[in-house]
Amino acid sequence: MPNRVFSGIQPTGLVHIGNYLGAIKAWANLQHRFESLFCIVDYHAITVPFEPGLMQQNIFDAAVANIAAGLDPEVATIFVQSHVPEHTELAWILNTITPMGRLSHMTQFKEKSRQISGEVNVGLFDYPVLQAADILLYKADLVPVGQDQVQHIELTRDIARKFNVTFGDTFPSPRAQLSKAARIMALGDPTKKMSKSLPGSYIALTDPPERIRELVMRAVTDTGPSPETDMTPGVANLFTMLREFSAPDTVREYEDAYASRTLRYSDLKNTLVEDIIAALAPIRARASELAASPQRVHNILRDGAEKAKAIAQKTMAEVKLKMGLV
Ligand code: AQP
Repeated sequence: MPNRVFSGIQPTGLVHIGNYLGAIKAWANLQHRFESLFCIVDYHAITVPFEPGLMQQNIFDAAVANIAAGLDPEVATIFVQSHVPEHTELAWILNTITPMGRLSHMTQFKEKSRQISGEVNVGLFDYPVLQAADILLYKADLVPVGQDQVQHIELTRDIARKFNVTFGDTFPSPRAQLSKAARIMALGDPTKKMSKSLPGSYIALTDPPERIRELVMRAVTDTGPSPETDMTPGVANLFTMLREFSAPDTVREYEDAYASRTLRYSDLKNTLVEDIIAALAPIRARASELAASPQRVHNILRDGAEKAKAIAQKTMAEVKLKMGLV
């Protein structure tokens, strides 16, 4: 039985329905069962090119979207990574017991470094160690993440084990809780995942109805259901979203229409638009209410950082003592 849950989201742009279905919904559920910490990981976000002038707004928007989508600051600890300096302090220590070879095999590092046009920085290479520090700092034993993060959680477990063997038992062995939701793909290119940093790929939780309509109507499909070929990725993505946002009867109706080749994608898209708009309406309303009281949001993040710091400082004191650093 886990005691503590930790997960994070990068302030790299507007929080979208992929983040919501793949992560935030599960977090909102877990927060009522376990002590939970949710972190806006700004130090992770600076490992790829970013706009300093937008960072504060992105952090604020991430907090607003997560709270509006169901994270409850009365129940969970919601905070910003850079407000708790112990994250980088522990990351430095963990660097000293992490083999370089392991980091160079990380899939996310290889993918992200391919996408960067200029030089790849050390921070991107070291990203998984900072993530390990995020988790171990709170001695979290459950980390709800997407499939793409499993490799990083395995590394975190190995780092924890190495620390425990070398310096004495300190960290629990965290395990990944994989999201059951299907991955939502980019609307403009359904071979890529929906991403904050891929403009036109995502529906933000705070997008107005007209924008949602525009994005869904523009989503890539094909010329129509065909008996010879499998469902194309764009159409499969529309069905994935339909299963998440529409009633089971509606889903069945469209699946039958697809199977009998009578489906018109414009009808499917119109239904999807209406159901996404309806599902996001309360989130959007809560988000605009929160955005109108920035001080309230800042207070939530300040209180969250204080609560997180109390745990983090205790762990660091223990780590330093075991390593002879005091
Ligand atoms: N398309 C997606 N479908 C389902 N789940 C998704 N997640 C992200 N995209 C999808 C889940 O959201 C959580 C937070 O993600 P993150 O901000 O840490 O980074 P990410 O996975 O890299 O998200 P983005 O939107 O693609 O951001 P950028 O563009 O900055 O890389 C994670 O649990 C993730 O699984």
